[in-house]
Amino acid sequence: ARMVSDLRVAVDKDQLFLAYQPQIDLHTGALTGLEALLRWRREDGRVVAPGEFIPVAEHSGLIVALGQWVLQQACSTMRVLMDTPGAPGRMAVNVSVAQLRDPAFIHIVRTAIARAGIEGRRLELEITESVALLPTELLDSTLHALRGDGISVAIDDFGTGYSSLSSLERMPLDRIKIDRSFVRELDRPGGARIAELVAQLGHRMGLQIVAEGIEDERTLQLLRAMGCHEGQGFHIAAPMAYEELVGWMQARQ
Ligand code: G
Ligand code: G
Ligand code: MN
Ligand code: NA
Repeated sequence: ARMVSDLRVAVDKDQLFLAYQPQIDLHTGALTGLEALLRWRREDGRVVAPGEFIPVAEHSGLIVALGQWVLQQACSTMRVLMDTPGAPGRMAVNVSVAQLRDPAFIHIVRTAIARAGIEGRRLELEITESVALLPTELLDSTLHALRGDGISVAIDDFGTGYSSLSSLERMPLDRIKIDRSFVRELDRPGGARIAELVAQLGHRMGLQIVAEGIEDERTLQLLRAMGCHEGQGFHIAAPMAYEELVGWMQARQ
């Protein structure tokens, strides 16, 4: 309960910020996208990771307001970055089921894009398998409307949840993200199987494949050989605050 009220003031007190993790083309090394990851710097200076407070925000309904802030912030950062040499093509934002359930969600997304002055294709929404809990018509109509604006949709943490293959098949998607728990297994004997199966499934479905949690060069090469298009992870870059990201981009030019 204490956390909910702290979190409520966090927005007004400017305690939230986004960290951005680069996604690169595994074949060319080019920066293709960024994933925006929410952080909370508490009064005492401690930075709290989303794993600790997103569930609380989801439970209390606060996620809708937080998620709106994230969308606005991510879109306006994208707008600023577009004038920078070597800028990425898109910004990916994580979206909770509770946000998709909100009847105002499409409007919130469109407003964030319009206010920032970016094109829809600059934004990607990362959803998780738990969206399978939503009424099919709601999910379909929401994703179709947003994709009609050029916004892309990625399924995150794929293979870790409970959705069926048939619900995946039905969803209008652009990208599939291989969860880092499967990527981590790559260097163990027989450990490549699930990552490879997810990549094959993605290929069959005509989706772009992004691997996350790449922590070394060998893993990157294995994923590239499996036909993964893009990747992110500590080996490439950790999530960075805006100023650090700009320095990182400059250093790569
Ligand atoms: O950055 P970190 O590894 O701590 O992120 C942990 C989890 O929190 C990730 O799985 C990510 O999907 C989720 N997350 C990060 N930022 C956001 C956000 O803005 N909204 C939602 N709904 N989830 C987020
Ligand atoms: O669930 P989601 O994929 O949205 O979560 C992204 C989270 O993964 C972020 O919190 C980020 O800090 C973390 N992360 C990013 N790269 C790596 C990595 O190479 N290894 C590990 N263990 N975590 C990572
Ligand atoms: Mn994600
Ligand atoms: Na993930």
